[in-house]
Amino acid sequence: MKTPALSPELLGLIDAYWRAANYLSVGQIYLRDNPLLKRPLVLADVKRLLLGHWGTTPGQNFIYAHLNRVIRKYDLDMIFVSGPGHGGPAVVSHTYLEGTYSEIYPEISRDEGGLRKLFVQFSFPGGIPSHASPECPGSIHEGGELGYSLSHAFGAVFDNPGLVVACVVGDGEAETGPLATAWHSNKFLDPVTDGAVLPILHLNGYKIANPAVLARIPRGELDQLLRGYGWTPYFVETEEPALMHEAMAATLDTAVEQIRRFQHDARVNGQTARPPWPMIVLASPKGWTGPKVVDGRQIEGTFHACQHRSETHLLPAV
Ligand SMILES: Cc1ncc(C[n+]2csc(CCOP(=O)(O)OP(=O)(O)O)c2C)c(N)n1
Ligand SMILES: [Mg+2]
Repeated sequence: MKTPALSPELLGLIDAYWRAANYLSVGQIYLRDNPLLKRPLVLADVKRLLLGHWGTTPGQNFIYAHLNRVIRKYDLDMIFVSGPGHGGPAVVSHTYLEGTYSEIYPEISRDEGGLRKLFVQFSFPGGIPSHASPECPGSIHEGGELGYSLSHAFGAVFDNPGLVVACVVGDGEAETGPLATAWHSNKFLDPVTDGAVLPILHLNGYKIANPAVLARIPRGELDQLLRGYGWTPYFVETEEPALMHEAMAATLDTAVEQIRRFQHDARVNGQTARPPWPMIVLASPKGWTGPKVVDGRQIEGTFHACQHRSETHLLPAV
């Protein structure tokens, strides 16, 4: 039997980190008080106008947590490109967990008071945007307009042979013209003088609340499409979070090792043929880790899970 990529201890740590990032993200979207839920939640604790999406966020948190492991394991020089930029709460959560957020903004301290400020400021007048934005420590490009993540990822690795860019692409974002054509950027990549891009297509089934084409075509057809673009796709798909962790960890190991092998073949052995670079397709339900059913209505895996604006009108004034 194959040795698991994750020991039980590491699996527990990654899962705890993921859950912490998810909690911080959901707190930013919804809460203006009671950040540690020390008392029962009341309506006045919830923001009156919600302007962030839960859609891509648990997936981005999952990916980020797992990338941290491979960065350490393989000592990678890596940057993260967040395609569905409205996953803003995710990148803010991670910089807060890592400590950088409080370093740059001491008032957003790592205690209950700081946490309250972190939650209130998100998508709030005088606060920070709901997209990944320049205010976020380490951020180098504003999110918001979908479609350019892969182009930016390739731009970052051209003439930068030591860099690997992990680029999350939303299944809705993938329907934009710029993204649809950017898959072909691998034709312009020189494995000797350039770094590598690892696209991670996040198949959560929806663009905001509407079905996404790449999630609705049969998996075999998607596999062929991506191979036709010159990639080797690896699918990470299972509903059980514990199994997802192992699947993602093992797939990331495979992808990173393949990237290194292709670079070694080109740089040391002089192979000139274009390698079929690896990419990952992460399939997870929309609203992943949130409530599955609310008031008898299915939420997880449906368009209800995105937190779109019309739902906020259901909130009575407080
Ligand atoms: C060019 C462009 N068109 C439309 C939008 C509005 N918009 C914001 S999020 C979104 C859906 C993106 O879908 P996906 O990439 O699947 O992310 P998810 O909704 O699953 O989080 C759209 C259409 C945008 N930000 N940019
Ligand atoms: Mg989507």
